[in-house]
Amino acid sequence: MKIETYSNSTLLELSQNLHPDFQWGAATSAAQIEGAYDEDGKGLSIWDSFCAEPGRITDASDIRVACDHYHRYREDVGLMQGLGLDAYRFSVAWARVQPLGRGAWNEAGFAFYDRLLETLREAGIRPHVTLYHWDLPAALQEEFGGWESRAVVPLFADYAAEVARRFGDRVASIATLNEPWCVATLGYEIAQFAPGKKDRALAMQVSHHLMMAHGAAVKAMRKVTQVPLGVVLNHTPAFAAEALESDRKAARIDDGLNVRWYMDPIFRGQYPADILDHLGADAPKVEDGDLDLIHQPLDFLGINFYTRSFISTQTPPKPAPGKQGFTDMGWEIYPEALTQHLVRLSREYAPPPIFITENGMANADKLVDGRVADVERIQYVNEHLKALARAVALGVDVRGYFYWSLLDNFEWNSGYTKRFGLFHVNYATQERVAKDSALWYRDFITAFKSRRTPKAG
Ligand code: IFM
Repeated sequence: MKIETYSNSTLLELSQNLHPDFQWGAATSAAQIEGAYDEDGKGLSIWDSFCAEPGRITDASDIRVACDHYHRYREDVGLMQGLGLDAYRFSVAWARVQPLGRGAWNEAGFAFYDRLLETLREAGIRPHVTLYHWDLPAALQEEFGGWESRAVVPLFADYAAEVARRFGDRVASIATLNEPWCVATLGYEIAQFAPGKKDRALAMQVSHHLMMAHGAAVKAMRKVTQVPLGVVLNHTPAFAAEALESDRKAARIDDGLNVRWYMDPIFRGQYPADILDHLGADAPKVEDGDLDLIHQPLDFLGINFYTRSFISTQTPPKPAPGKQGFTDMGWEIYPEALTQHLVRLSREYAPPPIFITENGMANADKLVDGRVADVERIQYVNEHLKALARAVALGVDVRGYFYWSLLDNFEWNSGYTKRFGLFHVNYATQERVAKDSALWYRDFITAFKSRRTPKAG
């Protein structure tokens, strides 16, 4: 079936402006798709423990089987190949390759990623690896309190160096962390994610340790690999709801906590002063040398973009207008924020090349007669690609776009109730069905490649 709802103007803008080596991809993470939670020597992660706590996951599900990708990776790489993807972003489960998070390596765990990398190589798909996508080995949580402790920083660096030593020459990039804001804020301040704590001071200390772990990992990996290294941050740009001083100030704080709290130490070696003031006694304890460690030169910056924050200080708060609708997560669709935000990042931070490492939507998809007519998702992606093209035309150096996600999967505390995938997954049979958006993305990539004007020389 050919679906030609993409706009020719988007294609034209993209094919004229994008970098010659621009990569089209899709992303996943280990805990969300692999399953095989204790197979071949794998250790448990904090998400296994979190799922076991009653009331934590909307549908009381867990990650023991998930999409069974551990056993179906060949089929899944075949799906990527069918879409014509250039690149695939996935994460390594730390506890699969080092069950206790320190000490012995699990060769059977590394062998799985060896097989995956070989299958991707045969399919001509470039692997982009993330080292930490939220699945801390449970043993480190039990022993040290996980990211609450500085002790985890060197352990993460050891793990990173081992992955880089083994796989560095076979992957296109390695990112240290995925979305440290989520780990710290959702995991430690509002208890939505593992390990489910509610303590802002702890959350900020965790964010500091995560960034130290990022810096230490980059330093350790540089010694063993030449592969491009970076970090993946989730940015949700804040907009004041109304032209009120209170909304404007609150939006600035929201931006500080989500964007600048991570960008400033990583790219400037300092925390934003207004946010330190705002946090007061909840600001993290920072020791001499910590900020130098965090401030490592990077080869790329991964940005995960889904929506914006609409900040209102009124009671009740003014709701986001949602002129382009809301996703099944309740997130406002607001693609123009992507253009503005990328331009801002590039002006304020002069970052290394950017990858959109995640962008996508959860949708109330229905599989009817073997088809998922997810026109909303097609529109979402089309609009975000337009926004991306505008940012590139304004001079932002973007090198790739990864749709989140390749497959419907375990959406953390929402369990299997939210579907983000290009492929519908029937969790009872593990059957994958290409949604209309997958076919659209395939046709879009093909059309993009055929229109691309060959560069002289
Ligand atoms: O599913 C998550 C992913 O693990 C991290 N970024 C956001 C996605 C959608 O919520």
